[in-house]
Amino acid sequence: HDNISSFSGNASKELKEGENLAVCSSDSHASLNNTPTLAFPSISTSDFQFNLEKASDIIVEVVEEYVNKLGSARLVLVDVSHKSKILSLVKTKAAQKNIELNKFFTFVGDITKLYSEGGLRCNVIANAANWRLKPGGGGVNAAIFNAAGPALEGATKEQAQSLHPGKAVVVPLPSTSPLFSREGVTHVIHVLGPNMNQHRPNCLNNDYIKGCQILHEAYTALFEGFASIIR
Ligand code: AR6
Repeated sequence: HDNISSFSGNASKELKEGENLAVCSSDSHASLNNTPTLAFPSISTSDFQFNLEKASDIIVEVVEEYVNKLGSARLVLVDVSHKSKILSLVKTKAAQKNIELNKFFTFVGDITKLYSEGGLRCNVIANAANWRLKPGGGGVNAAIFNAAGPALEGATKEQAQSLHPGKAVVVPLPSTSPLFSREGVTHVIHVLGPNMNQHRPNCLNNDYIKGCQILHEAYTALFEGFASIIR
């Protein structure tokens, strides 16, 4: 009963087989609705301009390390477009490593509407944040802060004022947030990845030795944060 789900009706027709493999995500699979699930965007690969090949290697490497440590919990890499290069790279590399599809898969959709528009229950979502942990700025950060409403800003401030590259902070989402009530998201984990964009703070000027270390550290911090929630 693999479930090919898509967010926009016409887009689903263009879906190649297996492109959006949200395994057992539909409402009828009641037991899986309670399966702890972390949805995360590809950290640093858009506004922060991190190399996609290198990022995909790191995602698959850290996912492989964590899938078994996390028991029955699931990890889902999300991006907005069916043409997402990072999703296809990661999907190919994860398949080569035989990572179980019920523990890790990719999904096309808006990370703030995974349940309401995609039927995919994710109790935790990750954010590719900025160092000030501020709303706005575009990308997934703006989308999450907008969708979550002011409750997320307040709850974030209670946990941290800023973030170093490679670090993550777990924020329990107040039940007043629409992301909580509509999407079933109980926690947001802010992650700050390495930055290769000269117009953003802490630019690494193409130092991929450091960059890869920091991205590896960022995913490790993210999955550790998720583990701490479901423990
Ligand atoms: N749902 C799912 N994925 C998304 C969404 C969404 N609504 N929006 C974007 N993505 P980016 P970064 C994907 O640029 O490179 C911000 O301004 C996107 O296609 O959001 O880490 C912050 O304030 C890409 O695959 O994050 C920081 O300053 C991924 O999310 C800076 O950008 C990450 O893209 C962080 O840059």
